[in-house]
Amino acid sequence: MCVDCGCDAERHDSRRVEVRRDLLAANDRLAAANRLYFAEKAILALNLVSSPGSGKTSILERTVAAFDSRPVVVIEGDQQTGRDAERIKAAGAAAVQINTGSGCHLDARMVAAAISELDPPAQSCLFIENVGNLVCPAMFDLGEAAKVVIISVTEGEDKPEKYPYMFRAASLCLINKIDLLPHLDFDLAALKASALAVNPAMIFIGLSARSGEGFSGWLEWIEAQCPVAAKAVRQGG
Ligand SMILES: Nc1nc2c(ncn2[C@@H]2O[C@H](COP(=O)(O)OP(=O)(O)OP(=O)(O)O)[C@@H](O)[C@H]2O)c(=O)[nH]1
Ligand SMILES: [Mg+2]
Repeated sequence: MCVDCGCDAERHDSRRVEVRRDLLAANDRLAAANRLYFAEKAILALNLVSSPGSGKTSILERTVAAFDSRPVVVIEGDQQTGRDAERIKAAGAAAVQINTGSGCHLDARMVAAAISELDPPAQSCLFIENVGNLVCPAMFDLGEAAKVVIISVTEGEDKPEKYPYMFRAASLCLINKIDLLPHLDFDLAALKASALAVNPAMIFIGLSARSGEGFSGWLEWIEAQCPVAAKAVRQGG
């Protein structure tokens, strides 16, 4: 069993299933408190999830530099090192690093602790970069308005059907590293079909954190989510 979150508990005994249910219920209560906090301060919180190395921090570095309609703050999640938070600070935004040790995901309690350290201003945009992992972060609500899943064009078109929980939980799919497309035989249409098979409401934006191509669509999408963040709380999630 994955000791940290019990993500494969169903394959084991019923006691483990019970422990996992309690764990997720406790997390959901804390996530609801985070969501209420975000609503009261009109903060848009987005949870960025992907496999390691797909470009989450690179996208955030460019986003921090380009998104000027609201203050931007970042929570960085990695098992070890403070490297990603340092990159974000160098790009110009306040950032807090969470190290999960052996843990495979961020949870709502960790995010609450980081929020009290960051104290994000009202009407800011809070990006949470989750631990690079396409499995466990799908199950843990952090109180965010939306999960954004990032896949880079070097990862293969079939990932959504192989990791359906993550692609089902996300509202937006950023397809990163499109500057590499001329060098690959990656099939964009096949990737979209794979994602739509598990989540028919999925929205896609292709971009490159390297060249900046596609960023205008991403920045517009963020802007359009701002009122949704406030509405999500009134509707209870
Ligand atoms: N060619 C190309 N390379 C990119 C792009 N975005 C990121 N990279 C490279 O991909 C590698 C990983 O980028 P990161 O931003 O660290 O990825 P990450 O998802 O934050 O990684 P973890 O935090 O370790 O999960 C780095 O070498 C980046 O320079 C892109 O759009 N095009
Ligand atoms: Mg990173």
